[in-house]
Order: sequence, then structure tokens, then C-alpha cells
Amino acid sequence: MKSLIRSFAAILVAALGCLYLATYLNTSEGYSGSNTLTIYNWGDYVDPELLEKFQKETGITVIYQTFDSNEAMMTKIQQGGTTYDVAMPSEYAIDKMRQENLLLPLDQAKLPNLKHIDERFLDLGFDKGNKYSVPYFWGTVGVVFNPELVPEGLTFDSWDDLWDPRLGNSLMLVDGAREVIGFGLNSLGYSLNDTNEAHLQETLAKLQTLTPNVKAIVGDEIKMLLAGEEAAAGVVWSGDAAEIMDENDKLDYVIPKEGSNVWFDNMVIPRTASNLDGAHKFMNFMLDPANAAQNAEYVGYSTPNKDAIPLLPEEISSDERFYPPAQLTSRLEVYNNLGKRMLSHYNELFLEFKMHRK
Ligand code: SPD
Repeated sequence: MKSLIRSFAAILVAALGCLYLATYLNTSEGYSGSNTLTIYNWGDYVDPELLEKFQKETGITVIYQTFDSNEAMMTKIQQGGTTYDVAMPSEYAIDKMRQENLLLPLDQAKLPNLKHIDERFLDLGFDKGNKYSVPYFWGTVGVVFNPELVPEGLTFDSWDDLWDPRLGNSLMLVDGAREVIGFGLNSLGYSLNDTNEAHLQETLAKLQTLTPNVKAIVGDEIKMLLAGEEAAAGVVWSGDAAEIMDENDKLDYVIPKEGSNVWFDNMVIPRTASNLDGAHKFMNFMLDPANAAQNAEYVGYSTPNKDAIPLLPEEISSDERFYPPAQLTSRLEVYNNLGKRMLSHYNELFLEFKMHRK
């Protein structure tokens, strides 16, 4: 009888072992690819609660990594050896990645929530028909400033106000080649897509005269530094300005009159992806109006989702500094894909500007 009980116990242990193993294999399947989703996004650019909600709803394990510039993101994807399933590049980078065969076409049948996106953000020049990308956030580049810390009379309605000699060591600049070379070009009346070498050299020379005013060129920390009144003004993306002003309501945000940049960050599937179904599920999840509103409120950037807007607090959705009307954005320029060589040249010029400060 004892041996019968022992055999029964052995069978029970074996059965339980099999059950455990099956469950374990099922939940850990992701590590072989099919039940994980690797997302590659800008820093500070998603509400972590939404990632948890997505995991709970789908059973897909999210692996989340960040980048701080389009250039860094493109280099990483180009080099290979990564398995990013979803990434969030800006428009000119999408155009470049598409041309370099770094993106997979989307299956729009799996993206029914695309219907919530405002038409103003669909079918744009960098991805006609949204074959490769769906809108995530959008915004502008401008100046956030603290009226209590800037010298009297400076309103930054002109880019040239940044060069005011009274602003010594009081400016922060976003660490972006297109942004800095772009406002330099705009300040001289040129397009921020200018490729004329004489104009670019003139821009570099003018930017180099800005260095006495520049306290730091920084990434996401720019928000903390400006909100903490470590500098009087900064050139920033509008969403960062919104977040800074949420922390410190003394500050204001303006777009200088000579013009500036309107940009679009979209979700794409890199060619390296291994979980196409999960990638579409994630995109569709982020396109859901309630999720898009929650994300916009958390991150501070502007959502292109027209059905998310009514779900936002009125003081956010009615703020034309961050939800500017089409007649204002139509006078702003979108960054063009200037081609591999010219984009590298912009990066070199930016590096030269940064080195000049040292
Ligand atoms: N902290 C997130 C910043 C994302 C900003 N993307 C703007 C891209 C402009 N080309």
C-alpha cells in the first residue's frame, strides 16, 4: 500500500511539475520573442501606467528602452543587432528610415483606432497614406522664459532676443542638432531646411556668438533646470515647456515671429521587429482616446488624437501655446529629410558649435 501511495505521489508531483513547466513556458515564451514587445522611445515620453495596463490587457511583456535623439535612434537601428518592435521617430527620420528600408509596412486593418486621429496629422509628406507610421505626439520649438529672471523688455518674440548681452550665462538649449541649427537659420531669415553652405557657415558663426549666453545644452534635464529657475530662458520643444510651466507657472512659452519648427513624432515598426502582432496591438492601444488622453496629460506633449482632446482638462486643451490652431502652424516649417550627407553635415556643425563653448 505504501509503495502504491509513493507511486501515486510521484505521479502527482510529475503532473504538477508538467503543469508548472507549461505555465512557466507560456509566460516566459516572450524571451524567445513571441510574447514580449520591445519599445524604443524618447526619454520621458510615456505614462508607465499605460505600459502596465497594456501588459495586463494583452499578456505581452513590455521591454522598454529610450533614446535622446533621432540620430542616436537611427544609428542603433541601422547597426542591427536589436529587435525593436515599435519606435517613435520624428517625421524627417521616418522619411529617411523608409528610404533606407528600415521600416515595415503597417497593417491598417489592425489599427481601427486610427480613425480617432485628426486628419491634420494624417497623410503627411514624410509618409503618404500612413503606410509606415501613425501619429503619437506633435509640437513646436520655441522659447520658454521666466519673466522675473529675464532683463526688462525681452519677450522673445524674435529669435534675436536670445543674443541680448544682458542674458550672459542664462540660457539653456535643447540638445538637438536640427533645433539649434534650425533656430540659427531662422534668426537670419533662412529656412530651417536650408542646405546652402554659405548660409550654414553664416549660421554657425552667428551661433558661436551666442555662447556667452549659453549656460547648458541639455536633454530631458532641461525641464527640471528651467522649472527650478536655474536659467532665465531656454529653447525647448513645446511639450517640455508645458511640463515646465505645469511645475512653475511663472514661466511662459512663445514662438518667435521669424518662424520655427512644427514636428510630428509617430509610431513605426522597425524592420528588426519580431512581434508584429504585438506591435500593432500596442499602436492601436495607444491610439485609443482614453489612453491617448492619459498619456498626453502625463507626458505634457500635445496629442494628435481628436477624440482624446475632449477628455483632457480644459486648461490643457484650450491652451493655444500647446494646441495652436492650423493657421498658426501653417506658417511653421516641418524638418525635411535632407539626405544622409546633409544630415551628417548639420550634426557636424552642431558639434562645432558645442566645441566652441568649451
Ligand atoms: N522627452 C521627449 C522628447 C520628445 C521630443 N520629440 C521632439 C522631436 C522633434 N524633432
